[in-house]
Amino acid sequence: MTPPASNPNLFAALRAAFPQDLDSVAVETAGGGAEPLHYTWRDLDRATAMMANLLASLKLPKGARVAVQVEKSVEAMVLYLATLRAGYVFLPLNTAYQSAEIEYFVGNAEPAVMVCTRANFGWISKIAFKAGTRHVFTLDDDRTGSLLERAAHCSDRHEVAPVAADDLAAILYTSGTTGRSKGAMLTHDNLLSNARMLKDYWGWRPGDVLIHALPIFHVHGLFVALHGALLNGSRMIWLGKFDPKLVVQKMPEATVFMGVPTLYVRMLAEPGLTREAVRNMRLFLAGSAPLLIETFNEWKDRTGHTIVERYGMSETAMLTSNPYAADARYGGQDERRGGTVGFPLPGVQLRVQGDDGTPLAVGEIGNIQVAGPNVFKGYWRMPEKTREEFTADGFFKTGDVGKIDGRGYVTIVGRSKDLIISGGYNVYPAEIEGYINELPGVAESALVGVPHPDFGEVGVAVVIPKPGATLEADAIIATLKSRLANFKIPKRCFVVNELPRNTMGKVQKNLLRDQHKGLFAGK
Ligand code: MCA
Ligand code: AMP
Repeated sequence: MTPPASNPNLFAALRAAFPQDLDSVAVETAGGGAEPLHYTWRDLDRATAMMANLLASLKLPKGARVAVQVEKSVEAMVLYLATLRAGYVFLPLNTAYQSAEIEYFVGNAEPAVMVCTRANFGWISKIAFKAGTRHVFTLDDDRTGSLLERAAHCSDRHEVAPVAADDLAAILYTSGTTGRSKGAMLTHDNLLSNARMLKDYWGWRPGDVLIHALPIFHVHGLFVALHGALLNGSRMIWLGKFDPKLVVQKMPEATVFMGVPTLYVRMLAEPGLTREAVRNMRLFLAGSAPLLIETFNEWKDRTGHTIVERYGMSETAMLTSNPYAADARYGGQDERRGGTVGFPLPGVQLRVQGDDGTPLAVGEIGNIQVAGPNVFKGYWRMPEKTREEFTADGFFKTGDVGKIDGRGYVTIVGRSKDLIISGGYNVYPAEIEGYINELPGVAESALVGVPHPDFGEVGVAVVIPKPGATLEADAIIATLKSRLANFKIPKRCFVVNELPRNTMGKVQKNLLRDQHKGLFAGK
């Protein structure tokens, strides 16, 4: 049954885009050593209805959060769609997060429902129940778990829950420009307006097939890739985990691929990546971290395809993109310029300002600020923080530093926020330094990002011992590993006697970065 077009629920729009032939394949799994599974559009409709009915049967209050930390699977995707369908708020959590991290997110978001793997049920349910969560389900990537057992008893017919365009669809935790993680509140309209615009801008067309190889707990995999395919009624080749060899093998069956730069770097190391392998591909998209010009050029030489680099944030979804095709709105320019993130997308206002709030001239470097229907509603239960991150005239301060050239192309030259982006994941130095500083014998520490051939950038820790204390770099790393998500662990740690400081006594991280920038060169 087609939901009423007047319901601004994002799921209603995605459902309305399902193809006429509901028995055609919507998702085909690949990898993980298992036989491929095929899910039809009818399967997705029924499975989301059953899970939405299960959520509805829990009689949750309006705006209830459904927090999810599970391995990537089609059922996990169904859970996201079912949460939208039932009108609740989806809260995805990186599978690498450990107990202290989960405790913070669950304590802050107070989800009504938590879904985790069976292996983590013991500790996660304890944290969740303590935070007042009433329902904890399990879901594993082999189609088992209490969530599916319970949903199996529910009806496969479900009327999409009515919502207002401004109601929350998801909360994504991110550190914004400073401080502890904050929940970015994204509405149905934020996500749907962005998805519709990208469908048009990137020329999604009948017959497109997407290789989906990204995790589904961040904007890139969960929104940009998934909404793109669903809103176009396109089949997805679904990998539980990125595997460069398998992606290259699957390319002849696909037309669209999206990845963070590390995925492109790893695919370039595959001898199978040839012009023949990409003969049916239409579009390669990259984002979440800077794409090195070397990778951009090498990809063009090897495959004949020019990657379309775009730029976005958890708080805003997509903001800019290089052109897919000539577009009159941008003077008909169709050049995909390496090293730039392209033009502000239709509907997005993007400006560059000086630190004192003055607008800057073409080519001048300053703070990137944005406005548009895609910009989030604010940080969850942090009205003060939200106010700080917006200008008086309603622009969101991205914390990115960049410039706009005479033709309108935006280039990101750095960040005013102290953030390391490693393989597309964000690492906040203040968080890691906080953990290191609490270790016995540590006086102080600094974490800096240095170039890395695979992850683009990685964290390196520099630690000062307390007078008389002896510290072992390896022991520090080992302790951090037991407490923090693996991608946040510094790749190297140095114990030294002092940190470089300016006259104000502030640690000069740029000097540390310079000192260690060659650590991983050529590795
Ligand atoms: C894994 N490791 C990492 C990272 N990933 N180290 C630093 N940075 C990383 N990103 C380390 C692990 O700690 C582990 O180290 C070792 O690598 C192997 O771990 P494994 O999980 O097996 O790694 P992998 O499967 O090879 O993962 C690499 C990956 C993954 C595929 C590049 O990081 C990934 O999927 N990245 C994509 C992230 C993403 O989707 N970002 C989008 C955010 P050890 O052995 O020492 O324990 S959305 C966003 O940014 C905005 C809005 C936007 O614009 O899109
Ligand atoms: P997140 O907090 O995960 O939403 O990460 C958003 C940040 O990723 C942005 O503020 C940028 O610093 C960075 N980012 C995303 N796409 C790009 C890109 N194409 N080039 C450079 N940085 C990017």
